[in-house]
Amino acid sequence: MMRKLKDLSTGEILEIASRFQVEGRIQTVEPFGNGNVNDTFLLITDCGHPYTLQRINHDVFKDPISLMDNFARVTQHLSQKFKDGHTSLQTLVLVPALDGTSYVTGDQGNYWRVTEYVPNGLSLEVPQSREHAYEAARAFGDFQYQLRDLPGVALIETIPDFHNTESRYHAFLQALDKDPCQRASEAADLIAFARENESLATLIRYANFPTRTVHNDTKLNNVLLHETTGAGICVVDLDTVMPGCALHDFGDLVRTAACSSEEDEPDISKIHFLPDRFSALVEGYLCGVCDLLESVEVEHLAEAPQVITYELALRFLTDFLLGDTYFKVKRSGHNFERARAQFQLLRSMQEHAPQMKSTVSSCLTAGPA
Ligand code: GN1
Ligand code: MG
Repeated sequence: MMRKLKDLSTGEILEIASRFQVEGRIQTVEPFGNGNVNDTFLLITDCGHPYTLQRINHDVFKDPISLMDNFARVTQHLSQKFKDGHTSLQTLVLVPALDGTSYVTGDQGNYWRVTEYVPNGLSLEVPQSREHAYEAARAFGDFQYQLRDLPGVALIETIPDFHNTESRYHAFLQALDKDPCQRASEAADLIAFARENESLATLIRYANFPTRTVHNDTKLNNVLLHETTGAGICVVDLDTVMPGCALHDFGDLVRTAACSSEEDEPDISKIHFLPDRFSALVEGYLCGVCDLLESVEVEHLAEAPQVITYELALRFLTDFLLGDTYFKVKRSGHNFERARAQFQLLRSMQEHAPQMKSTVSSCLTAGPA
C-alpha cells in the first residue's frame, strides 16, 4: 500500500512534484518543518538535488495567486540585492512549473509551489545562544531594510488586518459570546487575563506608524542560521510578506527568541522572558534595519513584544474556543496550552517592562556594534 503523508499518498505528492522543473527524478518525499498553517515536504531527486514542496492552505490564504505574485516580486528583489552585494542574506528561489508559472493547482483547489532547498540552514524553536538571537534579529532587520525600495505598487494584502490586534480582540469576544464548543468555562482564567489586558489591543495601531513592506511572521524558526557559524543566511516563510508595521516583526521575533520555552510549553513554570536574549535582539535588529526606523517606531520597540504576545495568545484562545479550526493541533487542548503559554510569557514580559525600556535606550545610545 502507498504510504500516506498528511492526507495525501506519496503518489499524489510525486505527481504534483513532477509538474515542476526539478533536476532529475524525485526519489524521496518526507514531511518537513513545523509550520502551523501550510504543509511542507522535502523532495530529493536521484541526482541528490533537494527541494522544498509546499501546499498553501487556502482556508487561511484566500487568494493564493496574489500570494504567489507577492512571493515572486519579493524574492526577485532580494536576490538582486544579494547579487549586487547589498546584503549577505540569500533569499528563497522559486522553481517554476513546467508551464513556467510559479505554482501548480491540484485537487480540491490546492495550490502548490517548489523552492530550492537552502543548504546548511538551522531552523530553531528557541535560540541556543545570544549570538543566535543577534543573528536572527539582524536578518529580519535586514529583510525590512532591503525591501524599503521594492519597486512598483504595494504588495497585495494576502490576509487583511493580520496584525490588527484590536480586531483580534473583537474576534475573541465574538468567539466567547458564541462559545460553540462550550469550552469557555475551562479557560476562565485565561479569558479574565485577556480582558484585563485589553489596553494592549490598541497600543500599536497600523495608522500611527509608517507602512512598510514587512515579513509579518518573524518567528525564530522562520529564519535560517548557518549550522556551523550561526550566521543568519536566509529569511523563509514569505506568505505573509505584505504592507504592515515594522514593530510587529520585531515584537514577534522577541516573543519566540527571548523566551525560555517553545510557544506551546505545557508547563508554565518553565516559561520566562530572557532579558539577555532581548538585548541581543535589539542590537541585532537595529544593526539590520540601518537607518530605516523613524522615532515613533523606535519609541515603541520595548512595548511591541507585549502587544504581539498578547495578540498570539488571543488568536490561540479564540481558536480553542472555536474548536481548533485555524491552527494545526497535535493534541487535544493544544491551542489552550499555546494560549496559556503566551499569557505566561506576557506576564513575565510585564515584570521586565522597565528593564526592556532601558535596554532599548542603552542600545540606541551605544550606537552600531
Ligand atoms: C502560523 O505556520 P506558521 O507557524 O509559520 C501563523 C502565524 C503565527 C504562528 C504561530 C498565516 O505561522 O501568524 O504567529 O503560526 N501564520 C498565519 O506559531 O496565520
Ligand atoms: Mg507562516
